[in-house]
Amino acid sequence: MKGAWASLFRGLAHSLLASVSMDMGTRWWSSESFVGLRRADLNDLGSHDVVVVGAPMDWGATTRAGARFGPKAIREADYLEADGHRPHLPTGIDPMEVMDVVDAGDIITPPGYLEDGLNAIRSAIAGIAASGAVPIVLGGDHAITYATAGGVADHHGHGTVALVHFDAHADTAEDHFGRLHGHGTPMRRLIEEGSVPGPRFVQIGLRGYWPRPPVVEWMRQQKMRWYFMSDIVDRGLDVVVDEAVGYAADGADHVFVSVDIDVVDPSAAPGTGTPEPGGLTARQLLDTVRRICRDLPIAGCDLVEVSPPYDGPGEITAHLANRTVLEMLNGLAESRLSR
Ligand SMILES: [Mn+2]
Repeated sequence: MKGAWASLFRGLAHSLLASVSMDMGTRWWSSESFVGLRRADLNDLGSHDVVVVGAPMDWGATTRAGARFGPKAIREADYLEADGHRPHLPTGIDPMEVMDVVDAGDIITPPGYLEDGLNAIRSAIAGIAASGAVPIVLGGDHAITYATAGGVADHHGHGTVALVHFDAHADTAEDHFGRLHGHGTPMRRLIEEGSVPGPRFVQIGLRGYWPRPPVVEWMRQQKMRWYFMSDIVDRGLDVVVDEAVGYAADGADHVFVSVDIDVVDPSAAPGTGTPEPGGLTARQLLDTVRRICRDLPIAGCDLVEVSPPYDGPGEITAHLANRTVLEMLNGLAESRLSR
């Protein structure tokens, strides 16, 4: 197909895509909103403090897919009233009393078309940032972070956003089976395009047997900073996080937090694409995420790699992910109250 026919076809495909709405009910999309938050429309967003949104895409996964069901499972892993309120016992804060928080549903990501999905996510997230809100994105495999952190940087300015990245893996591979995008490459792509430069990266929780030494050498050349699980064991999580916070805050106007649920030990988070034994405890993740969202100028967050088909009994990974989002919200609310 060439010339006019090709552009007619593209136009048609585009308008078909634009006309698909949440209500058509593709079964992996969520019908519920997170904790019963008010719904918002991505195409007519208005002005809010925080927008929760799903990016149900897993065609960047290498082995265990299923993260397309992540947003739905995270929203449903809840046993309290869907009243849009969650007062936090230790702090006494209900983030939804402090901030205007809405759920914009799921971004349309055509199955199998990774780059189309990334483009849709990136423009949606840049739009949320432009509306003045902090996006909290429910993934999706980690490929989406090229679009979520990238979209936030598109709005705030390339080079101005630091990325605090919780993960068992560095996600800095040169390519994904010869392609640019996949769940092992997003951090490399962000650095290469300059939206989030290497010195703005802090990675926490790396372990295991990947990536190979040449990639680690590349990371060193980019002046990325990372903390292995073994650093956390040797030095203590608090010391490591203090250092990471200081590093991320230094000279950055904005911070994006990306949480790959596989940073947590598979005993507490088995439902994930690439489980790696020996990770953080659930408690450590919850407390650390809240603290980072409280102490740094957060411009966006994502929570990725929750794969419900591999989850353990009782949907333990989805429950942990749901509470991790609540700790993000609580940290953001604490930060607002202290200003
Ligand atoms: Mn990852």
